[in-house]
Amino acid sequence: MGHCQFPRPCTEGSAYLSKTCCPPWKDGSPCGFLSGRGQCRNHKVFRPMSASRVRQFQDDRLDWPRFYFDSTCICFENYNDYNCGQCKFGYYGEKCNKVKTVVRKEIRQLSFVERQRFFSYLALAKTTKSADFVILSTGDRYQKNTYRFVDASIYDVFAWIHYYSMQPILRNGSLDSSYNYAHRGPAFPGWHRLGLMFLERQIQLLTGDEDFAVPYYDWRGEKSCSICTNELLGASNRDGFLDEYSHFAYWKSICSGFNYPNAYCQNAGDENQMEKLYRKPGADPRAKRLPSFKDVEDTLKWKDFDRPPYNTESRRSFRNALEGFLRPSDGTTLERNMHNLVHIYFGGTMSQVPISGNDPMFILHHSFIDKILEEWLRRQKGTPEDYPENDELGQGPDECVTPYFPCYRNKDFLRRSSNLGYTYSKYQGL
Ligand code: KOJ
Ligand code: ZN
Repeated sequence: MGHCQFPRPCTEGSAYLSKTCCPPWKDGSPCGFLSGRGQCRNHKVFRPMSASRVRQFQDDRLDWPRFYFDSTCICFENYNDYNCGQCKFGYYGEKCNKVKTVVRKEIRQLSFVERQRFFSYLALAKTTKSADFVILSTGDRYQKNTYRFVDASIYDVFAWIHYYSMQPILRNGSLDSSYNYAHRGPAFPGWHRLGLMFLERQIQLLTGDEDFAVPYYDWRGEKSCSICTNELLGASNRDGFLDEYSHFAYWKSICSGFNYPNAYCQNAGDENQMEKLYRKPGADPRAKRLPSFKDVEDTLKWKDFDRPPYNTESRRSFRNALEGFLRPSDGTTLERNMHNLVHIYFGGTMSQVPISGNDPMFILHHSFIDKILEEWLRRQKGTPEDYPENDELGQGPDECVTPYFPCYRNKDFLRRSSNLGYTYSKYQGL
């Protein structure tokens, strides 16, 4: 499966105009209907937003994916993807009836060959145009006739998804950054879980390596960033740019540079306007340290997945402690810690929410955050029912994770990762 905005065939011609994203599978029928793979269905199956909210907010991502498509594929059995042409996560084979679980490991525990494979796959993903997806670019988000769907590499599609989901939302005429589809609420852990699953699957399809799993970086108690070497994630030079002999020295950040809030990634495709990756580990006075072992243990002790008001001010909330707006030990002091502290610790590209996904450090950091979520789910016997009703836009339990395709519901990621096709080496066989 692949699936995120925007499937290339759904941005072209009559599909786009008729708001129908039900591309044919290889049997020629929409959603592989004639082969029993899926069906094109009207999206009114999802609960619409209240009229008062529709008046208050103006945004193309609201009520995902209704602004773009009324009809999308619903896939049967273990089939999945925008045209039901792939398998659900954790399944493979022509009939998608074989089960697999890939294993994520700590980057320093990879063998030399596994590590080189990881860096080669990333280089390939950064330079291979996505066959399945295009990204949205516009100088004016409020004029649909200015939207351009442009080519991007597989890695850049991943970075773009993160960018797109966190842009501010127009509310009563002004842009409001407190609302966000990927952060600042209960969707945060699951949203990033799906993001990594998406990239992992894209790399498996690209390389034919069905066993590929993203590694993680266990930063607990690190005195400095021990993986910031040229053999691993790259050392920084005096200006913060990655050392010329490191793997990502010549990577540029999509949607970086000239960026204004009423636009979406308006310089997509123009390398000259994009900045190089940079990091200054430990240089920001607000984050001179990485979180400790105790910070992680304290985070895990909060039994409620999330609590009112379900935003950055939630107290005694596992989600808010993990995301890092809360001091994990007392559960009441609002401070930058955990996930947020790590982003700020690295500085540069990693510390800017719109472009942080461009730095592969993001993958390693977020897979460790995901491992902590997995530990919590095991200790607390967490289920989708722990995902609360709430008022954050796009973050309701039954709302679709924005901007993925087809619809994945936010609550569906509160289940053990082995149900989603991967595990962590610690839990192998458990
Ligand atoms: C980058 C991010 C994020 C948080 C920060 C720092 O992607 O989620 O930087 O607050
Ligand atoms: Zn994020």
